[in-house]
Amino acid sequence: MKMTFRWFGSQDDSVTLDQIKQIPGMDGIVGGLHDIAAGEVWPLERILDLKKEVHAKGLNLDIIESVNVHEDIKLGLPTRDHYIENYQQTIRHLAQAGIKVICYNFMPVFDWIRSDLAKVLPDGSTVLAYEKEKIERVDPEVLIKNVENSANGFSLPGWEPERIRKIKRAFELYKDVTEEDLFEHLQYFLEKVIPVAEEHDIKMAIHPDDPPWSIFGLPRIVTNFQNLKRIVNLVDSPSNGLTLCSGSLGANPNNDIPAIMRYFSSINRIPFAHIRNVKIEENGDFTESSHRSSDGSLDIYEIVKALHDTNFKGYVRPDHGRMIWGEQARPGYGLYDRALGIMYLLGIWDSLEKVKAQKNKKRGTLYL
Ligand SMILES: [Mn+2]
Repeated sequence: MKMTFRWFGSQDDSVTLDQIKQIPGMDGIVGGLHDIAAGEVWPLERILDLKKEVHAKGLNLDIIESVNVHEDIKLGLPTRDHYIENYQQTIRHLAQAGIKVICYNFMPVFDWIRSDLAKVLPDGSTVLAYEKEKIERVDPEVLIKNVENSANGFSLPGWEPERIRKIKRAFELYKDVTEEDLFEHLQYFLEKVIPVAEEHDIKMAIHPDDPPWSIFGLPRIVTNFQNLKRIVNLVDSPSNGLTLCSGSLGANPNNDIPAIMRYFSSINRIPFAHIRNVKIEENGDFTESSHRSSDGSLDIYEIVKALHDTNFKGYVRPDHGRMIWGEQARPGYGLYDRALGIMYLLGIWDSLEKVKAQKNKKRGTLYL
């Protein structure tokens, strides 16, 4: 398991590479070029500059999150071929810069959705939260305004202004798109990009929908075990993988996250895992809690153990963290609580390693 940390670049992050480097166990950065619109080719020079900056601090840049998929591809419009060609070219450029994993998602119109970016917990920390009733009665355009106004001045990944401006038209276009259509459009996309990724030794890693259910009547398919299985089989290649995100899938209590982790890790389809906890209420609302198992609804120990038992060699990052100790940062992406989360994950991992080593030693003694 290689531990990583998402970073938005020196111009757009409150956290510095120097700070990240001091977190024990850091392998590298999960980076991106967040100003490039979906569908455009990422210039090789820009990728190399980012890599140079990260390497200068002794950190790796093996993962990109995310190369966004143009809406026309998700909609299956005739214009998609042009955007798919651009995506293929971006894959080639990323490979030239030594990137190993590309995270992406296939969510129509919206990326992740929350009703609150700074819900206050009893201990005074603030977290991202989701109240079903609030989401169900809010006008999507009001939701966008709310998100913009409470992001502490940062742009949020997946909520880029260029994307959101086209929202009305997007709703129109999705009116008759079913989940089956979306599967077909994903298959069309994967059939074109996976061979390019495979040729360049890059793993494509689709991120689950967050939350994993339909919102505002829009179709969503990256939501549960069955659908994930179907997706990795759409194109059967080691390059067609998952960014298995415990918190996104885990917002639906019917998703057995340790079992899902175990299955896809054992068939080598998790190049990248996001691990965080989430506390689900009886009515289906949820808040993002600290990583500790007892603070949320997910058993983080069992999730890490599922990866450990299956000899996981991929990348992990703590997903979001709470805002604690008065930190001002992009919601979910502060330094302190994500660093605490990393120490919890590494603590579990190291304990499992120790137990394994002791077992092997005992076994060795028996055979002497
Ligand atoms: Mn995630």
